[in-house]
Amino acid sequence: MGFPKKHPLVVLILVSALVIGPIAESAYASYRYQWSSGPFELPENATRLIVKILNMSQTPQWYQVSVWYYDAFGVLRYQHPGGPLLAPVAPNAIDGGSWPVELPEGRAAVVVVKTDDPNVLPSLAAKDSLEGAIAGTNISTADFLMIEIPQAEVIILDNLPAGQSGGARSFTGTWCKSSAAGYYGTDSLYSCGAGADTYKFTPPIVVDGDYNIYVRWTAATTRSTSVPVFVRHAGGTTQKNFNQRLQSSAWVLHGTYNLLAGAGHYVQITDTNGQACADAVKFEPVP
Ligand SMILES: [Ca+2]
Repeated sequence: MGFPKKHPLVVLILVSALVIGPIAESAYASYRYQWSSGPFELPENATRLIVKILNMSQTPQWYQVSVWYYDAFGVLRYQHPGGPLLAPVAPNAIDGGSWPVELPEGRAAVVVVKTDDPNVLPSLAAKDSLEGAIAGTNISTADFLMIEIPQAEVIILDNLPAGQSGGARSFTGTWCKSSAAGYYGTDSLYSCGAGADTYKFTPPIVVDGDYNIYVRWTAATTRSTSVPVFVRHAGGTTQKNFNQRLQSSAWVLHGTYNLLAGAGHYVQITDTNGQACADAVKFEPVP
């Protein structure tokens, strides 16, 4: 079959890295534990795998099932098995359910179960429904790999020195160092170009979820009283205008937005209504 042979442990490590990395797979940021099993290899010409969860040692509040497989180019792909993403478990249930998964012919799959309960210890079984043969048998809990998922953390992005960009901060036009007091970090910037000036903060989100987004500036009598600040998030773009002659040196709430890992969501300050200040932004995960 076309599946590149790899040691199962290597497969599990690859899956782990991907799950922790920028996978916009789940809006449920509260999961912390996951178990992986496989690879379950499909017989030649078979395209359907039945994934089943059974013999959970403890009933979790919820769990989430996902399946990974290698495509024809050897790249790991994510596939949702068609069941509910968020599956509540009936009281005292030890069998979590089963779902069919459609895969390219003859591929092998790795099944991942996530939950917020470290004591669940599920077993996984997978079966090829066409052949009626067990493609993977029950796996003992000793074969499962448990990983603690990083929790979302507060991210603060400070402005870079005037004229510099990089590391999640970029700008258009010209931004000069402000002499106003009360800045965050080492200084703050104000727009000083002849045309439109924008300053953008793009946070390195690694955990999908809702975040309170705060904007900070230094006040001055030369600032605009209506500075447009745009937030790009999972639901679109939201603009709010702030009076930057007031609320100096404070974390001012823009709003609460859903941010996804790897999506390039950002905060952008603009000076279309007059002089604007860029000092710092803060992204605070909502528990
Ligand atoms: Ca600053």
